[in-house]
Amino acid sequence: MTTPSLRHLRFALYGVLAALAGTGVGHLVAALTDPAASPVLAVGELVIDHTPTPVKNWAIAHFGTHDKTILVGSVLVGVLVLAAAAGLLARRAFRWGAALLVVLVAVALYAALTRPVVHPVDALPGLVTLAVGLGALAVLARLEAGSRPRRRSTIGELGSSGVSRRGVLVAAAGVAAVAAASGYAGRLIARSRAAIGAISLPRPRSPAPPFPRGLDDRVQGITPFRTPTADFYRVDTRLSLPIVDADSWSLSIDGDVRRAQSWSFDDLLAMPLIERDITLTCVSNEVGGPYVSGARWLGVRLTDLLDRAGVGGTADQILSTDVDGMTISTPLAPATDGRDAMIAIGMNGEALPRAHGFPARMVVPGLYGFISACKWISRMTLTTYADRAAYWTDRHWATDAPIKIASRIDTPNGLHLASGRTFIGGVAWAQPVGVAKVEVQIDGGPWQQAALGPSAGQDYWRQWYLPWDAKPGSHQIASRATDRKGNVQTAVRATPFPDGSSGIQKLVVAVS
Ligand SMILES: Nc1nc2c(c(=O)[nH]1)N[C@H]1C(S)=C(S)[C@@H](COP(=O)(O)O)O[C@H]1N2
Ligand SMILES: [Mo]
Repeated sequence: MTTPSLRHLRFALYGVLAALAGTGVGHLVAALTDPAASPVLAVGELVIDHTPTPVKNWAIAHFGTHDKTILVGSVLVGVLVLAAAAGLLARRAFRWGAALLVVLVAVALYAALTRPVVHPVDALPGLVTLAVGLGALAVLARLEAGSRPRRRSTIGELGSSGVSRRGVLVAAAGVAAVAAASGYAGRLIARSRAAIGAISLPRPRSPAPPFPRGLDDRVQGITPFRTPTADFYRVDTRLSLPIVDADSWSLSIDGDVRRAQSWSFDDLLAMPLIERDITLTCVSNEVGGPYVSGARWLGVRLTDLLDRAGVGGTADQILSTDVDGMTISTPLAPATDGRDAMIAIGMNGEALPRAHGFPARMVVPGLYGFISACKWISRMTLTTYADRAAYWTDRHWATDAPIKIASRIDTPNGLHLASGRTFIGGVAWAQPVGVAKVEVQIDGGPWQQAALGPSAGQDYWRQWYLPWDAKPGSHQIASRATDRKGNVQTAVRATPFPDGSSGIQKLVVAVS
């Protein structure tokens, strides 16, 4: 006879397998309908939306862009622990285990059906998850109950009554295979549905000047002057990217306007396009942090669209809504003060990648992304802050958040360095005014002026470097930028919340 503890373990495993099979098949169904309605992703996004801001900031600071992987991982681990408990309960009485599974799936259903934009079909992945999970647990529990371990009798015959132990094992393996195969198929399908077909972008009416050659080859370790699209930082609340069909997508303007408008993707392509080099920055970026990147954007001037609608006299914000109901508010005044704000449809010569807002997003130079850069945008409502609040406004982030003057040291980037002639180098930004000067301070000495790389306009970051003869010992390096109006990067430290970090980055290197 097997010991009771092993039997417990087997039931716990059945619970886990049943849950995996359920979520696997649920994930597959979601891939065919709406990937965001997948039970695991829906719960993950529910958790994101209800995580208190300080915890969220802590997670971003500690896990960086891995914060989502860690979140989904934790949700999964939590679910599996509960599923194991459901298995153990099922050992006592199947209905108790089943009841726990029902509760688990109910949470997922709640998560899927309380997202901002919901279709009835979004209930399907959860219901399928429940059916498969319950079915798998029932089969395994029943087989287990009827099974007897195979025992050799003294004369070498197999003595068995009911189902063999091997039968249960085969069934368990089958359930595991269903879980793995369906989960994998779901991934493949979601990915293939997400592929963006060939889109040829028109030439801009107002092209950007030729992009200058940066310092990339000359200063080892410096950030590339233009961020390769694949390396462009990504920040959003999503766990799965929306799948948008450009042919049926549209962008509308409503609210405090004289003529509500709606444009198709082709309508936008047919309008006069501008092309600009603009550096995007996230409000969550810490001093010296990675959430800043530069790209060449192609799009329709925001004011061209607003003018066609005719903005009324009361609006003070543009409340943008994305295809899934996420909202981002943009202060109307800076967005329309003559800077190159646009609804972008192209990035670095290609259609926007899905991670960066396909088919269209807002870009406003000089404002942090959370109040200016709505991705997957589908609607702009002219309204007031008094009347409507966007996602981050509800979470007490600032509504006015100009990007603060900043500089970042890219190199040296290790804690140790060999002595000798080298460079201190990095990037600095001061959108929409432009960087005029970067200075470097070594060991608290005088601020020394660094050499600047070429300029790609006032909305774009600037590379900089200072030759340095590194002598053995421990050294502290600091940098600060000054904009073209003479404003100097402040040394006053501020956290990202509520309107962006500030302070001077200080780096300590050991030279030997
Ligand atoms: N729809 C949508 N747009 C969004 C966000 C989001 O969560 N959802 N995040 C914003 C934030 S906080 C930033 S910093 C920028 C980042 O743009 P990127 O991911 O293309 O770098 O997108 C903005 N646009
Ligand atoms: Mo952001």
